[in-house]
Amino acid sequence: MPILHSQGRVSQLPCLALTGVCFALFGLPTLTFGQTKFVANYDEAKIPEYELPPALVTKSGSVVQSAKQWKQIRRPELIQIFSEQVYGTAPKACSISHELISTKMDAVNGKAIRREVDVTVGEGEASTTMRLLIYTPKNAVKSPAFLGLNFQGNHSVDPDPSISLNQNWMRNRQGTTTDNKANESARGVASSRWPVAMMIDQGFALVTIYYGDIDPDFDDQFENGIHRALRTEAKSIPKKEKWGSIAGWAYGLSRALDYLEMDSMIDGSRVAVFGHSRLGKTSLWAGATDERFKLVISNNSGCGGAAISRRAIGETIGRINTSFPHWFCDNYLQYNENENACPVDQHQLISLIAPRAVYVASATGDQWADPKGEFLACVESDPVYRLLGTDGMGDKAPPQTSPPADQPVAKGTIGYHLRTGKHDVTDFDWMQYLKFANRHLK
Ligand code: GTR
Repeated sequence: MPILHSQGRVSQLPCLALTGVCFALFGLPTLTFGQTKFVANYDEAKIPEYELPPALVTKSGSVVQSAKQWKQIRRPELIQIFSEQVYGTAPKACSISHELISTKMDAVNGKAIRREVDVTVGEGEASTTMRLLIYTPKNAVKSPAFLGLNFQGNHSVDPDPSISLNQNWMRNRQGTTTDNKANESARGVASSRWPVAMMIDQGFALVTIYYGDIDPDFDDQFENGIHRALRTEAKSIPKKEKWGSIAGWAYGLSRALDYLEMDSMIDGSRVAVFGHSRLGKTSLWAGATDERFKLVISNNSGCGGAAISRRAIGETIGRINTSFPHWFCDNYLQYNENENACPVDQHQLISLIAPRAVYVASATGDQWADPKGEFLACVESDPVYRLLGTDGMGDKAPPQTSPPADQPVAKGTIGYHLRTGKHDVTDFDWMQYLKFANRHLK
């Protein structure tokens, strides 16, 4: 059922020219428009009037009534619209090559084997290489795995000094980077987000990659990284539809999966793709476009991720396109302050993962990402999951209201929780993902 809201719209994004960008915190620029700052709306009573585009009605107006119609008509239609209007169209899969860089037989207190494997995407001079950091449980054959991009380099995941220090361009962070390159103090700084021992103890492998190995996270008109590597392949894609960085990172995840399907210690048919924040938007798009991912986890992904854009609460399309013009394709700019004109919304992105398992997580202190909008997107994708023969969010029908904090709704094929705390990835989040993965990947 589409949700209709009748309250009047309160415009929050002034149409004045952008005159100043001041980066107050990493990744959280404060934008100044003329004299006025962007002020996010957090008031439910002030959300604009909207009607969600239906997941189960085709462009020609027919109601989708069977799994076959979904697979043959509606799913491809939605993939095409999201590609053309939101994330951009990526080139077809290209060839990869790989090389083992290092092996440590006694990682994680002797419980895991840790390897570094370089995967090169494309060929020749323009190719680009990403380094996979892989932990597999010792004595296991073909483990299920979590595959996730990281923000600060593989060396930030674990303090182990033998992990190579990434030397690609990195957003500056006080203390851990020098002139946009990681320094030695960056070792292990993100380890609280990657509880490797917890995963290994439960029989899962972890594969992680620095996202900047695939595409550096700044606006350069798509000249470097994966965009450069596949420039020829992307040539025929119309300009406004060219793939943004999120589509580039998602493409990299698919190429990493191409490699994992060949890895002797990992079961490529049981890989969960995971991501936080902008990388949670990425994991959703990777899961939507690549049906080999058996489970998709989006942690605090917000605008352009799991949150319904039409609610325009917290971060909006206009704001995200202004702060990060390189994340989406240029067609997406049309929907700045004009969400209702967008032919898709984010519940349809989650629907594209059906019938495979998906888990969306929010945090109470992350209103910028609109926790309620993330929850509603799960509820709205539930009918597609049920049409495809799964139990959706579980029980006979999806819950009517967001669950209280720290009480996951995760019995079904769509999992959701709202964690107490800030925009982050914590042990609580991973405990839920592991429980869910134990049910869906084993
Ligand atoms: C914020 C951005 C969010 C989220 C976050 C992150 O600045 O507004 O959409 O992606 O960055 O990725 O850390």
